[in-house]
Amino acid sequence: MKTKISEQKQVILKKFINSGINISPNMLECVLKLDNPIKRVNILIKETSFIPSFKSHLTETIVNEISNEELQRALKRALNKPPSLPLRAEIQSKVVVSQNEPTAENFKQEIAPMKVRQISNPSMPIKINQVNPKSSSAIKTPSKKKTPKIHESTKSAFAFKPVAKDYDFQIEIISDPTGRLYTNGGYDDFYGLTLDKYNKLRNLMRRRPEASSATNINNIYRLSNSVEISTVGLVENVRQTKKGNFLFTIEDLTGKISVLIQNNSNNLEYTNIIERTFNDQMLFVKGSYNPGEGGRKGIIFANYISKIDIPTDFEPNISPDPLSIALISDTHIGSKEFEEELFKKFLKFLNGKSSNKILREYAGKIKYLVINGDLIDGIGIYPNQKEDLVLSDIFTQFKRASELLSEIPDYIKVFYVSGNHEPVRNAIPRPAVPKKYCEELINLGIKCLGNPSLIKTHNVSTLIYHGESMHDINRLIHDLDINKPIETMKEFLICRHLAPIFGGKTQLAPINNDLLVLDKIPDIFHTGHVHINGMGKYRNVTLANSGCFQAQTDFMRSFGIIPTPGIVPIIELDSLNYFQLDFKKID
Ligand code: D5M
Ligand code: FE
Ligand code: ZN
Repeated sequence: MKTKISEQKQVILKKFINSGINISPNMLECVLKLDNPIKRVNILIKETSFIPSFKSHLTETIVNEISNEELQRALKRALNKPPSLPLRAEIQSKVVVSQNEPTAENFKQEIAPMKVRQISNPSMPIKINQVNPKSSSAIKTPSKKKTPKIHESTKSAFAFKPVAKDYDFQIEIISDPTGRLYTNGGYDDFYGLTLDKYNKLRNLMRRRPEASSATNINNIYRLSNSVEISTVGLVENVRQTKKGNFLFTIEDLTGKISVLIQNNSNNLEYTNIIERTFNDQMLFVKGSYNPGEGGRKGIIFANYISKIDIPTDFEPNISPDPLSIALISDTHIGSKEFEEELFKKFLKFLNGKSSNKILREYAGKIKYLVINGDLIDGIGIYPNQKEDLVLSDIFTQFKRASELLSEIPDYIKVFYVSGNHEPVRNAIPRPAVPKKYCEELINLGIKCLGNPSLIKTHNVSTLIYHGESMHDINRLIHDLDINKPIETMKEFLICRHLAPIFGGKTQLAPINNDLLVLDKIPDIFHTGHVHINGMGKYRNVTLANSGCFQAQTDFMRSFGIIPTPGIVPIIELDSLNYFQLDFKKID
């Protein structure tokens, strides 16, 4: 029995030492008195890492700060003191604003303090002081780490040993429109664009098993009897009849036909789809064809409708390595509303200078950072913008941006996609910012990309699209608005196009290759532009809108937009678990 206790004591002591925690003999006895002390010690280490006042000495005062009620009670019993102190769950909710949809299961987890997203390996936090075992293929990146300049080092008991530094970059640019945007400048290019869109979307639709037997529209017109048929095509002119049924036309390369779908309880699923459908989306329609009589054209009475969508069994790729990607956008450097202090807090976090151990652990895993457009405020982008600028020329704005971004540790690869404030043409697809503006960024190793771009980092693909067309979609779908960017993003995936509306506010470039069709399903889909953050999942695709680092401008006020600056989505590439850090609430 005695040996068992002393063995346990050693294991426990080792765990504390490995975690950089000092414990007095008295406290150690107290921990040993707990049921299952080894398991409890893991919880204790994790719990204490959330306590801002914890300076690596486990004391009675610290015990009072523990949020896990059961553990706190047990420790107090061991210390012979009555349990009476408040819970500290607030500490966690202060830092992490949202995670993978919380489930009852999450909250039941003994180990996971309330509101902290689950870590796949519960023992991970105690490894924070240890160098992560390198995978055999991983080669250490050259160590040319800069000294962080903007923040004094917090007197942390823990050295920052970022796991991400132990891995080489694994990057593939799957698609980038830069250099592929040639146009002849004529109307023919728009025709070519529409034709290409049609062909690509039709091919995607025909991969749905139900759509493989779809008939061309001219063949349907040849039928003289009422018969069951199916077809695919681009939708036009969706409207509701006096009786509330939905009527629209669908067009392929051979013709155009009217379709009616009755608004009754049998068709609820399909009327929901059609209520969210607008011109130029690809639809599959099945129903009974009714040949016209007396010179009237035939019509399809639909009993089934679908969009291309993402297969329900879509399995995203994950990274074999424990790394993360952080997503930001819309910093608007140069604007007087740029939230520089918040942005510096983010940089401080990336440099492992957070006082919270879990935050340092999160930071240490970040291997990739995406800046999804509007890095700088630009000039002449909106009326009276001059009044909002503190840096009124684009070169000074980029210079300031380089100064700030030079603080990012160089084992993190940064991708920078052009938004509508960058000095490139407004129509999408949009090329990368030319070198003449951002040479300093390029010299920092930042990869400039066009909008939209698809990248692969450590096996996981991320679609980066600034999000210009989100307003157009929100206007046309009754239950969408700027405050719910994730819902809008789902619509892009469902129709498999990033700017499905032609003739809206979004300017589309006349090129004969439609680069906005989502022919590849991304594992992560990232937008910005609306300045309102959000995260979610759709059929296993991880969705994030990265909000902004800019406070409300008069221009936004005129639209009634209330931005959410300083909230950064982070996605773990090895699990696709996600969370957001709110730098307004982090010191
Ligand atoms: O966009 C700044 C904010 O203004 C952001 O919340 C989107 C919104 N915005 C931009 N353009 C439009 C249009 N056309 N309609 C409605 N709201 C809009 P930024 O791209 O940073 O200037
Ligand atoms: Fe913006
Ligand atoms: Zn924008």
